[in-house]
Amino acid sequence: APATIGLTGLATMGRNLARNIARHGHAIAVHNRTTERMTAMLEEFGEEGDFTGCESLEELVQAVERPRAIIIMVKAGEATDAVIDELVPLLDEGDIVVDGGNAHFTDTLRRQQTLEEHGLHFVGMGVSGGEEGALNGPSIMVGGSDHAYEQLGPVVESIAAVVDGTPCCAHVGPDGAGHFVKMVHNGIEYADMQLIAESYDLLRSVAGLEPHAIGDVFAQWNEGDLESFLIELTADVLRFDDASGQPFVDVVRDEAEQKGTGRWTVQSALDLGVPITGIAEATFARSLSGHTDQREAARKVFSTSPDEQRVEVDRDTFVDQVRAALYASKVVAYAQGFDQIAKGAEEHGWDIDLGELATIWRGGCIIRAQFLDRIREAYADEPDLTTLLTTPYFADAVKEGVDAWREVVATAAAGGVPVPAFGSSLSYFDGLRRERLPAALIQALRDNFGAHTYRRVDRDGTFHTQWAAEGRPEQEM
Ligand code: 2AM
Repeated sequence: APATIGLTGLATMGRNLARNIARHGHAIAVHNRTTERMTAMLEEFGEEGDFTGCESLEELVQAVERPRAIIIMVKAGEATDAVIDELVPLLDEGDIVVDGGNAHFTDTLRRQQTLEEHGLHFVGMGVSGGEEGALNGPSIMVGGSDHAYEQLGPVVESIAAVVDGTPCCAHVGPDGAGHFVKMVHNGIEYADMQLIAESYDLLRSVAGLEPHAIGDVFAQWNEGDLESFLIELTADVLRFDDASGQPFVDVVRDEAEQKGTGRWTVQSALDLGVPITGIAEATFARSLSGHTDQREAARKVFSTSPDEQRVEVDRDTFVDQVRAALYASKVVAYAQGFDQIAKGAEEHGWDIDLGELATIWRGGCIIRAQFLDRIREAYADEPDLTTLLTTPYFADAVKEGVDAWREVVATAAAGGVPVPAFGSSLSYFDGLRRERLPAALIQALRDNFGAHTYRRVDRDGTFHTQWAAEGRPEQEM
């Protein structure tokens, strides 16, 4: 019998996704450019389900029932285009090409256009949760036509993670919507990890706790409203010792790498004009860590002995303050990420259900957390809310934590501990709630040096002041 679905690209993610699909009873045809990868996979896992091994894309296309759905799981970028170019002439009208890689959403928009011209459907499918998620249940964000989702939906919903009986899979919107949302999701993951890293640094450098003890603190935090996959994982990692006997975290070089989705998120946010300071600072913090020459130069000139900059804190109080700062900063980072998705949706004409996103991120993906249930509830109460920050639950949490948050940021500054994400989140919060911002001065300067005009507090209209003229009269523009 023909296969229900086809998949090409059997590196770890593709292989695991194919096995997940097969394990859920769907007959799947599999292919890889280098045939050995395909044969090796079938040798090892062929018993897990109904696989058809294909040695060429022609064979793959022939093996799948029509209208066909073919998932591409190759490296994002040129490789994806190469496979699409090869695949398109082999397909028939109405077939569906699914890109399950980490594509940039603008590439997905472009590919969707091209395939539509060929009478084909193109789906950009964001798959979150890494290798483990791909095999055992990822969070899946699908962008594509309703028609394409009708066919693809049952398969992908069956392989997704499940939370409270709901599959972590959604038809987010058309064309690039799935990959856009996946991108911001990754950006939020950057912010989450940076906030965790800053918390660890403070507990170690200011509170003087050792990695194991900090691991215990995180394990304790994981019992409360911070409960999440990443907090739990942090507890495990901090309590793990390297074979050399040292704490694992101490043998790892302190240069964070990135594959680019954080950078894409920030680039998109700049285009959309959405201040996602948490994600941006997290991305820049990774980049700072990699500038080893500059770090060495700065250390030589500016280093102080730890004693010189020691700040005294009450350990238990401080641990609790850091927890509050982490929670408040996390609320800010998520509020910003959801703002970006709302703005992106508006810009591209996508009707994205933000509450549904929070729902499908509760399982399968790296940012899965109890917290997302609160976000889901906030959008259920108020689908068009202005900012997550002011919804009752989060507003209360922030009000409760704000003193501790300030204390932590002030202590970090006094102790010379970098807290870009904590600090910028607090500034964002203060910026939003401030009665008057110094933006007024910026507008005045712009009007002076560049005649950029300004608006007034006391009447409507656009004005320019004749700065050089006698009496400096203003002119309505
Ligand atoms: P390979 O096993 O033949 O290298 C991750 O690199 C996956 O993408 C692998 O399955 C790899 O196939 C595939 N891949 C990378 N570049 C490709 C290309 N230009 N065409 C087809 N598959 C490609």
